[in-house]
Amino acid sequence: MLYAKTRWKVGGADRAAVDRLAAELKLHPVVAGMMVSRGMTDAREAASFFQSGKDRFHDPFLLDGMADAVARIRLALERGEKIRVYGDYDADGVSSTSLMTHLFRRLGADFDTYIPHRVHEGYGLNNSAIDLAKQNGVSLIVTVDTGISAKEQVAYAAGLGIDVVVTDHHEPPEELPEAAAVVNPKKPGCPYPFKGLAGVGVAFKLAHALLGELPEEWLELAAIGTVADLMPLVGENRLIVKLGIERMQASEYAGVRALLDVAGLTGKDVTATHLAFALAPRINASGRLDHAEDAVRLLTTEDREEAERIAESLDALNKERQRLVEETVKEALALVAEQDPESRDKVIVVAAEGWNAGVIGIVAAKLLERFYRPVVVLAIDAATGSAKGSARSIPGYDMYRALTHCAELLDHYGGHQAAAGMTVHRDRVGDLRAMLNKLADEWLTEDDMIPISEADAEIALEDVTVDCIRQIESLAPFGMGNPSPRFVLTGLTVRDRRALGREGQHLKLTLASPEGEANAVEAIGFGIGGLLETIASTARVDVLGELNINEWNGVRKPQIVIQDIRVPHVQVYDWRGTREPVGKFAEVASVHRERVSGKPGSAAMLVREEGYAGRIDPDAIDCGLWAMGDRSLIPLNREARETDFAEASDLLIVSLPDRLEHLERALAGSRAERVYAAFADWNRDFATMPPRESFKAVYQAVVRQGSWESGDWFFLEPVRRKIGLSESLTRFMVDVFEELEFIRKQADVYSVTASPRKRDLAESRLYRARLARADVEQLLIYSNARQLADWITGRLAVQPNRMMEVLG
Ligand SMILES: [Mn+2]
Repeated sequence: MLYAKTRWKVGGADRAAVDRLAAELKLHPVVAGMMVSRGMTDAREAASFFQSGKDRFHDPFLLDGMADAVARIRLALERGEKIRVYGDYDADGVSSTSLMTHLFRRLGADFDTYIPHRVHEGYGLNNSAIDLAKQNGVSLIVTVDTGISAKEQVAYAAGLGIDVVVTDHHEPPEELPEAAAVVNPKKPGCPYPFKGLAGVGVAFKLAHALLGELPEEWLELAAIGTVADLMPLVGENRLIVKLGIERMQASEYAGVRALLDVAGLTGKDVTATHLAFALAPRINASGRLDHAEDAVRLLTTEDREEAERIAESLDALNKERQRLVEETVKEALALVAEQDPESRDKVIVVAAEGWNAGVIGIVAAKLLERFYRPVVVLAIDAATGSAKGSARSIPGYDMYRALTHCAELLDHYGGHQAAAGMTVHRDRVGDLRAMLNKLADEWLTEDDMIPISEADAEIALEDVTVDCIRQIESLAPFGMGNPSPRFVLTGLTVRDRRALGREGQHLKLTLASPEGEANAVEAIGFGIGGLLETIASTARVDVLGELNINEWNGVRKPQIVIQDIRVPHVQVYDWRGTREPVGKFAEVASVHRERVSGKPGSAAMLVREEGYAGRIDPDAIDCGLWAMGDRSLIPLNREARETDFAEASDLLIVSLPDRLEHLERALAGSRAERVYAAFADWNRDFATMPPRESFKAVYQAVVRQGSWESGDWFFLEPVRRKIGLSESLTRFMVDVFEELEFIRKQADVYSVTASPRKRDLAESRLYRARLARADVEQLLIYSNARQLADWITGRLAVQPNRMMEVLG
């Protein structure tokens, strides 16, 4: 058994629908299955997923209010009115504002841009910004990525003689602003067929409408904001991002080129992941720690040197942001350890002075990743005692609902199931922690606390081909709403396994299907090299992961990138010939125990009754030590006396038993999930049985000697050398003679019996015991790993299927 780190959820697809889609679109069944499990059962809809022509974009005038917006802006252009673009400081807002800048430049408008300061002004339209616009002679404000909730501010502007065109994508409130035009696909009654546009997506549609043609050159900007704002990469968004990324390979913007360069992506194939994790954080850093205007300048300048200068300063800000996050995470971890040393809290709530409110959301997300629990991180303002908090949650715990239960404690709160924000006085943080944890006790089950890995389907190893993977990749870009395809493969044999990397931190497996000799596939698990010894050579492993194509020296081979791995059966580790099995056992068993949160297993070791002395100090090991006695197991240390042998999840067999029955009895009383077979005290002499001629030769030497003192064995040397026996085997023969009364020992003197009774060697108990050990040796030493594993597994007590408990 090797437990998975996560709960696996494998999507299902209706077989008939898959077959139909595969046939109609000539798709690999795996790809057809993926599409069906993602809800694309209709062949036409599915086919459109592969078509990314520019003609696939919807008519921008399908957006309710678009005609009014276009008319009002055209009027402003004709009259030469001063226009102000009002945006937002996040990456969506920045790309929207930049796109509008390019648009108004082309239209020859008299315009400028305005982005409120994150800390000093906060999100959205505000009256002092409108006052400023009035002072500057602005008569039309066009909002991007904001404005839908600004009913009051729009009315205030109207009072000052300023018209507002609102373009936004946020959820509209009950009452819309009375603006010159309101464009938002989520507006009630808006017939626009795709509701998931980002703020920059709406701005892109406005540009399309104003120009009367698709402004392809601005797809790059639209792609950045769409990915950064975590919009689902389906429908029109997927089109925007796919085409935008393609153009980005040779970007026409000095700013994008400079950003790719500082992110180390020049010359690489840009993916949606790069936008999310390399470009967006650098653009966001500007609004988080400084003013977002710099980022707008970066995306709108044509001056290469200016672009490089800003990209470098954003990169430095981003590094500063990362440093701040790391430092805050470190402090938060110390707080968690201090206030909850046994980590019993199901909801982590940490608060401190001096934390930057601009990064607490990222810190909360990092803590969630680490502990897989709901997290609230609060930055306390020392002067006012007010704490600003950011929360992240896991499925099963609705953070917004939880905060609603705590409403009396809070000054403000808002958000949804997975993420929320709040303001609370520092004196009430303790109550908040208690209340959130009380709710967690009611709402969260033990299973909820184990992370989930989702996979599209279970597939066969035969499906893992370059051809199939290419088809899967044609469904990119992957990201929000169109996740990277993951698959489960089960029951694979391990043909080879090794650790890679300087510290052996990565795991590389060569996996094959038990039936086929051909078709072995390599699998790589980053950061899980520590599992190397937990996978027995005889294991049948299940993996969950992504597929990709590994190109090396011009050869393209399919590869599985392992996200999680499990071995769902009892494992027998062939540790015969392993040096220091006791130390290694402690290490490997502890790696296993870390895999099962909340279900600690225990370990046990078995030795033969005699002969273990000197190898193991029973009091120096921290697990139970038992001897395989003739009649029963004999506890040899305190742990063994206090624990139940049957319950040990990990069992190390240190020595070779004297008789098979001894080991069989022990195994029958064990529910171990992992058995490590070391038989470390075996040596060549263990069960060698000298032939009868050798017994005869030694007996003749004994008879010739007549009598001798105990300890004086020198007379046996010539015969021992002549027939090539070890000293211990020679002594064994003498012991057999004594047992059969061919010789006698009195007061330390051996003498030959004058006329012994004729007896067969087999009458000797010693002789028979050695014969039995030959059986033991045959089975436990000379068997191959598979035979040994089958023998041991077949003798274990039937065990409860703990795997199923974990998997649910
Ligand atoms: Mn947005």
